[in-house]
Parts: sequence; C-alpha cells; structure tokens
Amino acid sequence: MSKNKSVPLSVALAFAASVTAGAVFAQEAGQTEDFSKADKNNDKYVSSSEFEEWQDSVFGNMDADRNDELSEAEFLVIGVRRPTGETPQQREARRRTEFKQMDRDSKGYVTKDQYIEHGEKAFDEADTNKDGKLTPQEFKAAEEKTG
Ligand SMILES: [Ca+2]
Ligand SMILES: [Ca+2]
Ligand SMILES: [Ca+2]
Repeated sequence: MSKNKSVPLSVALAFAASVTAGAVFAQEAGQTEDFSKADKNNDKYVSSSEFEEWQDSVFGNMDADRNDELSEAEFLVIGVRRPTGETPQQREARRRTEFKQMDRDSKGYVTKDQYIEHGEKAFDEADTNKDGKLTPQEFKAAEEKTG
C-alpha cells in the first residue's frame, strides 16, 4: 500500500475490507473442504451416519498414540488450524471445558464411544431445523463443538 495522500479513503477502506473478506474466505474454504470430505454421497448434506464416520476419522487424527483414547493434550492439539476469532487462551479454555464434558467418568481420557456420543449431541444441537441432516452452516457449528 502506498502512503500517497491522493488515495481516497474509500479506496483504502475497500482494500482493508477485501483483506478481511479474504481471511474469512480462507477459513470457510477449510471448513468447506471438511464438509465435502464428510459428505460422502455428495448430496450437500451430512447425515448422522456420515457425521459419525467423520467423527471416527477425526478421532483417529487426534489420537496421536493410537491407543483408542484421547488424552486432554491430544484433544487440545487439533482445531488450531481453524481460526475462530478467539485468543489462544480462550480457545484452550473452551476446549478444556469440552474435554471435561466428554470425559463424563472423569478418568482423564475420552474413549471413542464417549467422543461419538458427544458428537451425536453436537449433531442434534447443530441441526437447528431438525431434519436429521446438516447443511454446511450447521456442520460448521457441529464441528466447532467436536474438534
Ligand atoms: Ca451426504
Ligand atoms: Ca491417545
Ligand atoms: Ca438440518
């Protein structure tokens, strides 16, 4: 950007707005990619069985030591790639709370069953029109709750 004073303010503002839009677009592109991966039959909806399969693969990605249990550290690592406007501290606090909710028997780890069960709840909460399937927007909400 030139500091030339002849650049009208409106142009500068438009430039700033396009930079912001670009960042939002990048974020949505990541989520759209996740959505199309989860939408196995390409009908532009993620059904509950598609979501469960998706959860299964996300769990596998997070379970770094492959012991079929998620430690808090494993759960905290993922999700960083999705900018949400939170500070890292806010994100970590939120994910710690989510982890405690999933770890209902307070054993310090989350089994795949607990994770999938949490995912089913997130699916129901995100499915705001209760048609049993998620649009890309609904999927985004569900994804934010589950990692
Ligand atoms: Ca589908
Ligand atoms: Ca593990
Ligand atoms: Ca829906």
